[in-house]
Amino acid sequence: MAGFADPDHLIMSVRSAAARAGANIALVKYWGKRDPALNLPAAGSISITLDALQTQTRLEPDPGLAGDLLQVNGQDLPSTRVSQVLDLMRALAGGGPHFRVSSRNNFPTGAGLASSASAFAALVVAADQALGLALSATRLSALARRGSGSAARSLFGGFVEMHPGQAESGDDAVATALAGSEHWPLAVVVAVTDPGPKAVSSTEGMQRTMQTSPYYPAWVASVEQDLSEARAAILGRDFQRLADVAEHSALKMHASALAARPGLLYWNAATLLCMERIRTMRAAGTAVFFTIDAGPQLKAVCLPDDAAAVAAALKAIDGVGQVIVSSLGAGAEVLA
Ligand code: 2P0
Repeated sequence: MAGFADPDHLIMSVRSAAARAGANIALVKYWGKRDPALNLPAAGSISITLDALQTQTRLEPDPGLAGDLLQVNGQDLPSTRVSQVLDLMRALAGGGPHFRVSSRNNFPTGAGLASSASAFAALVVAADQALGLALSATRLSALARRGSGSAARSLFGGFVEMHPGQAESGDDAVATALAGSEHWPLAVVVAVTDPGPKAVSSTEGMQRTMQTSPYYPAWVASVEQDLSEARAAILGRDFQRLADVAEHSALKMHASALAARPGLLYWNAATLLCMERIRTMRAAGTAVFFTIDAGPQLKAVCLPDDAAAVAAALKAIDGVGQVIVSSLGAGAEVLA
């Protein structure tokens, strides 16, 4: 044990590691923080983890580096937020080298498709393995949250609930598994209406909403009721009830953002056409609802048997490019 605190020993024992994580889509939205520094959410949220939208991240330790290096889809990017999370994990390990971090998304990055969620979930799982920490998924969820609030949810598969917690440290602001994907195998159809990066990041959009929207306090006060309805709908596999609360949560989140100054308008014309189409299909008897995040893409949630028809209907809309169909997926995991 004498050599355990020896920095050379620590560096020698750190290895390369890789992990994968799926993006997640919130059905009860997270929009606002109780502590921006620790990235603690103001309220809870409920999400589903997707199978088809994945990030794979590889970490290579390199004791010769003066700082962590980050590549996303082969492009060099600033590593500030990644390094902040890695610093927390190196501290837990009693030290450790810098890493070459290379991350790949199989879907458009930074366009409201939750790429930061899958990215930080994959990062903490890979770093846990590289540093030999063997932390629980709950502790990894708290670490992923420091990178991106929604990332805390991608540690788990299926249906997931994020808890705002009460502790000042944020240790209880973690996600937990609500039900596995086998409990209710829903399908998600993502209609990409603009593959480019969004104009206002979620972090900035939330900040502006918190500071200037008169509807923000009402939004936060109403989330608890939505969470209990969504929880009951999921556990009872009540599609109509889930559709009702999920569309309500998405539209209410956007209403609070629209009322910020200047107003945050994440939709484009195709987003609105998609919303109308989904509502028309539901009125005609298809079990389907929509949700929209901080970008113009529309996500339709439906039963697997209807996914092809929903995808075809969205694909036919003017302004819709790629359409991605996904089932629910597993939580983040180490890759061999
Ligand atoms: C969600 N979104 O619940 C909500 C709905 C976007 C709209 O979580 O500031 O990138 O890094 O914690 O996690 C996106 O926000 O924000 C998000 P930060 P994050 O999925």
